[in-house]
Amino acid sequence: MLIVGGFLGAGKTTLLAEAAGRLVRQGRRVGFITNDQAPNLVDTRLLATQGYPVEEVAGSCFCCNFDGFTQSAAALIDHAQPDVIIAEPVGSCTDLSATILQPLKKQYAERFEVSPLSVLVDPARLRQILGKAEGTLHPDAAYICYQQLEEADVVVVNKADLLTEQEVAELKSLLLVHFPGREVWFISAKTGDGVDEWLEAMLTGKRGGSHIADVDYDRYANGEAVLGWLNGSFRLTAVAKPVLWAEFGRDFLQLCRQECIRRSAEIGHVKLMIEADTGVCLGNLTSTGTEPVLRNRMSGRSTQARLVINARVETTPDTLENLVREALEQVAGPDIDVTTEDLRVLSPGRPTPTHRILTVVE
Ligand SMILES: Nc1nc2c(ncn2[C@@H]2O[C@H](COP(=O)(O)OP(=O)(O)OP(=O)(O)O)[C@@H](O)[C@H]2O)c(=O)[nH]1
Ligand SMILES: [Mg+2]
Repeated sequence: MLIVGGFLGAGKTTLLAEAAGRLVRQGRRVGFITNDQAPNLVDTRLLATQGYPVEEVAGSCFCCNFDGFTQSAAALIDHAQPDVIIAEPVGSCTDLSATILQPLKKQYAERFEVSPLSVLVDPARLRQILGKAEGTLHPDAAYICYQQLEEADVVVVNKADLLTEQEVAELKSLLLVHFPGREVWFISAKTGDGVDEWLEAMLTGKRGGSHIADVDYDRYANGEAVLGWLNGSFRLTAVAKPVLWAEFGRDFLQLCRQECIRRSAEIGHVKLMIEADTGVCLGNLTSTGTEPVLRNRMSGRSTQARLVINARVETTPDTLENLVREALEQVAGPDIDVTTEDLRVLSPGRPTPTHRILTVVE
C-alpha cells in the first residue's frame, strides 16, 4: 500500500501515473484509489483512461471515511489482484499518519504492507511555507502544507526540473533544519528523473508511519474551509465549425487565472480534462503566479467533447461557481453550446477522522 500525499497541484497524479507505468513494465499489477470531496474527478478519469483499475472514495477524505478506503482496497483486490495499491489522498488533507497509516498497521497488518508515507511538494510552495518567498496561500492552508511535511517519512520535492543545482542545495539545507530525520528526494515526475530510484526505495519493505504530526484541527479545518471546491462535468458541442479543444481549455484556464488575480483569490489547483473522439486534453493551473499547463493528446478538431473541471480556489463556493460559469460562457461564445451534466460546489467541512492513533504502531 503506497500512499502519496502532498498539497494540491504538487504533482501526485503525474508521479503516480509515471510510477504505475514503470511497475507494469516490470510485470507488476497496479490498482489506484483516488479521493475527493465530490464525484467527477479528473484524476480518476485520467488514470482510468490509461487503463488502470481505479476505485474512488468520493464525498469525504480517506481519514474521515476509513471504512470507505479499506472497502475500496478490498474491491480492487477482488477485481484486479494488484501487487501494489497506490492511493492519492485529497491535496488539502493532513494527519494521514495518525488516521490512515497507523490504523492500517494496527488493523490490517496481515493484509497490507504499508510503504513509507511520501509527501510531495512543489518547490515554489515549499519556499513560501518556509518563509523564503512571499506567500499567497492563506496562512492556515500553508499550515496544512507544513504539517503534511511534518508527518512525512519521505519528503519528495517534485518539479526538480525547474530548479538549479544551487536551489536544490538551498532547499535541502532548509528541509534539514525544518524536518530533521526525514528522507529527502528531489525528483521530476515530468522528466522521470529520480522516479525509478524513489519508487524502488518505497517498495523495499520498509514500513511507513514513523512520524506523527501534532495537528491543530482548528487551523486544519480553517485551512480547508478557506477553499471553495467545484467539480463539474459539461457537454460541449460546436454549433458553427469544429474546434481545437486544447485551445478552448487553455483560454478557459487563462480566464480563470485572470479572474482569480483580479479577486485576490489564490488558486490551489484548477484542472480540467477534455475528452473527444480525437483524444484527450489535460489542463492544469496550480497558482495565480504560474501560467496554465496544457497536455494535448488530441489529433485535431472535432464538434463534440466532454469537459470535467475540478477547481480548488481560495474563495466561497458561490463565487467560484460564478467565476467558472462566466469563464466558460465567455470562452464558448455563440459558437459552442455548453450543457451542464453535473455541478457540485462546496467548502470542505471540519475533518472528523474515523480513527486517530497518536502513537506509532510498530
Ligand atoms: N515542471 C514540472 N511540472 C510538473 C511535474 N510534475 C507535475 N507537474 C505539473 O504539475 C501540475 C499538477 O500536477 P498533478 O499531478 O495534477 O498534481 P496533484 O498533486 O495530483 O494535484 P491534486 O490532485 O489537485 O492535489 C500539472 O500541470 C503537471 O503537469 C514535474 O516534475 N515538473
Ligand atoms: Mg491529483
